[in-house]
This record gives sequence, structure tokens and C-alpha cells, in this order.
Amino acid sequence: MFVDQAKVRVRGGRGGNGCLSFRREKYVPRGGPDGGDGGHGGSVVFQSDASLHTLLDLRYHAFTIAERGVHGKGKNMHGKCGQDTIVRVPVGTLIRDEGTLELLWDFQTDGERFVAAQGGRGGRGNARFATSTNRAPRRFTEGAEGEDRWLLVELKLLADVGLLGFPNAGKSTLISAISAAKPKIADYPFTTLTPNLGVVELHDYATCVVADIPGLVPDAHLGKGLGHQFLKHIERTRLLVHLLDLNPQEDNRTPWTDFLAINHELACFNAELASIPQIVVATKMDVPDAAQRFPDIQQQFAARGHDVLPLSAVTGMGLDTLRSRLSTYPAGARFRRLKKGSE
Ligand SMILES: Nc1nc2c(ncn2[C@@H]2O[C@H](COP(=O)(O)OP(=O)(O)OP(=O)(O)O)[C@@H](O)[C@H]2O)c(=O)[nH]1
Ligand SMILES: [Mg+2]
Repeated sequence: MFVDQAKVRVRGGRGGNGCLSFRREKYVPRGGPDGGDGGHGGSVVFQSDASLHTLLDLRYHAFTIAERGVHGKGKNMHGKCGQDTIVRVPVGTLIRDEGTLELLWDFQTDGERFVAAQGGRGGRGNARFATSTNRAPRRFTEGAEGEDRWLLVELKLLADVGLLGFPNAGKSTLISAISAAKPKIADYPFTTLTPNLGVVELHDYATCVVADIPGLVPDAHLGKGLGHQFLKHIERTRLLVHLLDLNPQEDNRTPWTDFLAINHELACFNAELASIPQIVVATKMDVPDAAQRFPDIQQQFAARGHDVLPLSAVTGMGLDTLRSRLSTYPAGARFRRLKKGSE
């Protein structure tokens, strides 16, 4: 199950109490105070992990408490500090305060750590309070409570390129043709129910991460279909690949009206998303009908300033051109240039 939002409570461990104790030993009269300090409580720490892709674990662990510190003891024995509790989250996770919605942390790379709830300080034992005028203090302090708060954890997948199109346009087929991703593909709308990520190798050993999301339908912003709630996952991409199916569609749809409809949905979701550059591709060009229509449609789009790239995930036509187009686009922070074998 793909989960991209969770409300969680985190609490740092309580600090251990300081100890009140006096040294009692044969032949050592008035041995003096020897109460040790309590250990500090552990903290709850969020850590990004590139092998995770969902917040599902958080649904099952909605309340995380770190280990408490151990109380101090006599003979100047200090209590052990509580261990930190690590909560692993996928890269692309945003942590917000549940009340104010203030953004506290944005996990951009693998292995980042964020202390979500600090553990309480350990208390001080009475040995700490001895002075020249009070050599037998009965004073000690208790451990402090750990920080306790509610957080809103949100996942926005980090991808460089987003695939966009009506249901059945061939998005999942395309990602499976250009990357190692193996999403479900079928001849009916809404095959894809949750986003898929795929790593595409470009020329010069560069790679980019492509996201396939469920198809969009008109009025998606009013709650129709599935696509709208997943648009946030392509919000942080640098480039969108807009897929058009040239084969005859129902309801007097044409590739141009499809194109406008999807862009309208983008603008309704968020103006920034609508301003991300798009590569327009015509899919399923191996189907004779589509190939026949292509020149007219290409002209229609060209007249409005859009270049259409013909493509077929089945025969592999146009995939190389698409790869080169992806590599020429302004390299985002996450376009990685890896020498093969250097990892
Ligand atoms: N002939 C041909 N069929 C294709 C091509 N690409 C996709 N298809 C077919 O089109 C249908 C839909 O493909 P999907 O990849 O599942 O489409 P999608 O855009 O992911 O659809 P949703 O997940 O429902 O939004 C499947 O039956 C595919 O086999 C292509 O290049 N050529
Ligand atoms: Mg799909």
C-alpha cells in the first residue's frame, strides 16, 4: 500500500532522576553525598532512507517514544542515557508541525537526520550540590520530560521528470520501456493506482528519475478520477513529459482537447506546476491509425508552438530521441552524473 501522509506523535525519553545518597562504609564516618546523576532521555530522530518509498510504517507506529534515561544511584553511579529511536522515512519526506503546519524539515538526500523530539535532561544527584558550607546536601533534581509533539509527515516523491496524460495514454508502458520499473499495464483506464518511480539512463552515463502517476481526467480538481491527489508527486520535477494517444477516443476527444484539458487541471492544482516545461509526445505510433493521423496533429500543435515527438514503447521508436531530449534539459539538482561502476 502506498501511503503519502501520516499524522504522528513523537516523544523524547524522560531523563533519569538524580539520586539522593550518602556514602556509608565501615570506618568512614560522615562519608559525604554520593548520589549520581540520572541519564539523559533518548531522542526521536527521523532519518531518510533511499530504499523506502512509502510512509506505510508510520501508519502502524503513530506514537513513537524514545528510551528513558536510567536514574542515578548511590556510590556516584550515573544512570545510563536512553537510546535514540530512529524513524526511517523515504527521501522526499516533509515534516511539518501539526498545529501551525510550519515546515520543519525537508529530506532531500539519503541519510539525513532530523531530531523530532529531544529527550529530557537527566536530573542531578546530591553529590553535585555539596559546597564548603553544605557538605551533606539533601538536594537533587528529577529528570526532565522529553519533548512531546504532533507532526504531519508528508511524502512528495523526488523525481526529475513527471509523466502526464489521460488514463490509458501509455505512461506506465513508457516508463517500463525506458527504465527498469515494472508497473502494471493494462488496456483499461486507472490501471496505475499509485505513483511508480524509474531510473532512466541517459547518454553520458547520466541518470534521471522519472515518475509515472495515475492518469488525469477532466474535472480532476473537483475530485474526479485518481490523478489529482497524486499531482503533488510531480510538483518538484524539472520537466514533464505529456503523453497523447492519437488513436480515436470516445466523447469527441481529440489530442488537442486532451492536451488543453490536462493543462487546465495542472493550472487548477497549482500555477507553478503548470509552468514546468513540457515535452509533448504522441504514443502508440506503431498503430497504423495513429501513424496516419500524426502529420495533421503535428501541424496542429506546431501552429500553436508545440513540437510533438512521435513515440512507440512497443517498437522502441523515438525512445532514443526522448532520452536525448531529457538529457538536454536544464539539469536539475537531482540529475546525477555517475560514472558507471563508480558506485
Ligand atoms: N500498440 C501500442 N500499445 C501501447 C503502447 N503503449 C501503451 N500501449 C497500450 O495501451 C494500454 C494502456 O497502457 P498503460 O501504460 O497501462 O497506460 P497508462 O497511461 O499507464 O494508463 P493508466 O495507468 O490507466 O493511467 C495498454 O494496453 C498498453 O499495452 C504502444 O506504444 N503501442
Ligand atoms: Mg499506468
